Amino acid sequence: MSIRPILIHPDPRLKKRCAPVAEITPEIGKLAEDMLETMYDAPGVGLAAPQVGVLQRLFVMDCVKEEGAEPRPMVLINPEIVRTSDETNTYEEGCLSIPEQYGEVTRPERVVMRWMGLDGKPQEEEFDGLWATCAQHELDHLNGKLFIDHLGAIKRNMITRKMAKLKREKARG
Ligand code: K2U
Ligand code: ZN
Repeated sequence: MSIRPILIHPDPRLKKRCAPVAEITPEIGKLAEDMLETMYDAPGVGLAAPQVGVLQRLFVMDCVKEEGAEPRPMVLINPEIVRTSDETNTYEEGCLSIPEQYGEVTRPERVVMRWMGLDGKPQEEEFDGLWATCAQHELDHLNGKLFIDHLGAIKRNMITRKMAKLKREKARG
């Protein structure tokens, strides 16, 4: 297993629509394993493949937050939302690709998702709470969408300018 570098916004690869996973190869298995290790190390509760520079439709998540509870690492390949609730909730979101920036995002409170597991078997499950927010945040990543795209233009542009400045200063060393 290895920890992979996480792309930081602005980066054109974070704005691209990812391609479906055509075949579940050993490389996809290794990628999923590395993504989980990278997510836990960050730490985060989710991570999408484009965030480690792989423009394919898969993400990982583990939203178990209770101290001492059994973790539940999940790998979702070619995920899609098949149903959403009318009820919504609003969450102060962050993103591992936009460090230390936060904004309120309103999303459906519950989602039913369908995906392919690493074992090649189709899965379907309803998520609520942080799991629902995280799954929708990660699915956005696969469509080249960031949580700041749900914010107003002024806040979005302020965050983008701040991140671009940070990247320039980091590049200068
Ligand atoms: O995709 C990512 O950048 C991972 C996010 C997923 C996420 C964002 C907002 C709301 C839920 C999930 C990271 O996990 S951000 C860090 C974090 C940690 C604990 C709770 C919420 C967010
Ligand atoms: Zn994110």
